[in-house]
Amino acid sequence: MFREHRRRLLELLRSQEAACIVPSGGLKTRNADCEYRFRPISDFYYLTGFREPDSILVLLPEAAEQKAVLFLRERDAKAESWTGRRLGVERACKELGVDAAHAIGEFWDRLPELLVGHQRIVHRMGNDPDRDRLLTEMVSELQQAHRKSGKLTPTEWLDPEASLHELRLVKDEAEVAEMRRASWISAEAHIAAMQAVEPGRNESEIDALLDYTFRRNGSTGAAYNNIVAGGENACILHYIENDKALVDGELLLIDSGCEWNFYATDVTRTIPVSGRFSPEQKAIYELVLRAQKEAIELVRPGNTFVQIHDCAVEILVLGLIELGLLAGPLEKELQSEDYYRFYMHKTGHWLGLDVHECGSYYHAGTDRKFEPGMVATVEPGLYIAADDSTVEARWRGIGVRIEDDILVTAGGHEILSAAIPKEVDEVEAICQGKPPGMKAGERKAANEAT
Ligand SMILES: [Mn+2]
Repeated sequence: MFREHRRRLLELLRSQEAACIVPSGGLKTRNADCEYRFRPISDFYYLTGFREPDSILVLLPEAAEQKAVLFLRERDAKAESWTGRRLGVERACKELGVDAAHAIGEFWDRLPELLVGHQRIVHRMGNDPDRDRLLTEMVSELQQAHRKSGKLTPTEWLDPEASLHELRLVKDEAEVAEMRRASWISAEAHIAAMQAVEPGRNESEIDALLDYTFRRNGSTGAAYNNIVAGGENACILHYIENDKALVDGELLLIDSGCEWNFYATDVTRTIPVSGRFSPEQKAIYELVLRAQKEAIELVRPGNTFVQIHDCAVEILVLGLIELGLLAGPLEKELQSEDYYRFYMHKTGHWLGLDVHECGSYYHAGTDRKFEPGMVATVEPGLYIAADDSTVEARWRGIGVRIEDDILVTAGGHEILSAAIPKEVDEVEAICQGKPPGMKAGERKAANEAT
């Protein structure tokens, strides 16, 4: 898969006469001597499958033979006994299929000559100011050195958006398989959370259960900080404190997805803590669910996120008018955008190695059209602030979002997260302790069969 990704990118780079420099990222200090668990930058992982920090891949379409050159940490018995095993330079070519491998310490010495013969360099600026400065200095020195040699040296920087990120946006079959596996594990976690929810438990217990279910199934962990938001906490869109008690009669919003080999899922379910929706909660929930299903129906080649969003907004606003939460009529409400109080975010985003996957939302001067292989989230919601005195008290503090991951296919779409229940009666049954339609083993077998 990674070799194929490099091959495709090299083809694009050749048409741009560009070399490409892709770093893995390095360790980040959390506090004192502790570091955050390392996770490679997605661009780097996409092209190498390599998980070690302090590595840089250089792709050189104009090179005679060594078109994929990896710089990485050298073997070091003493360091490895403290901080873990390293692949090392000697094994890199065989293990990763790159054409050449060198110690990361040789990067700045070797890079200039590698770049000769390329007119442009694809590199994302802004992530590491020190490296950006060294790169630009190195390039001007290289230009100077070759001013009279007649050899081509780089004169222009390109962002990866037009090449690498275009490739990442459209998933191949091997990538879809990774996302299916991630979706299955996320389903296990959401179902486990539904089974565990109970008044008096803490959001932190559900948070921990999600992480536990991810990791015990071999996931590389949560794709983003879990949002486990009881009651009115659901109205804080990126609530991650996850430390309040779950209250009888309230809802619990869980926005949580795992990574499988760093491929992300992003799923939200909103469930009743006591196992039963109140009439007001159910009204809001069913409205959001209807908006989500109608919006998902529009995910097919040729359609756009704008259509998805407009569809969801119209259904939500109509429903809010019916429920007496907006005055109406529809046209006036859409124009005044008063609904922003209840629905203030967009309805979806790209998904892949990053939760907010790369790839432009505008393309060739217009809204990006869906193509087979793209993966998008569809996630409408409604959030009624606890202190919103313009609505009756019975509605206040209700926050609902429902989110699924949708693969665009030639004939329409496939809901990757379809195994996670979202119908009112299904969700209530599982929250009340009744067994889900499929047993865990059956869900695993179904996932492995796809
Ligand atoms: Mn999302």
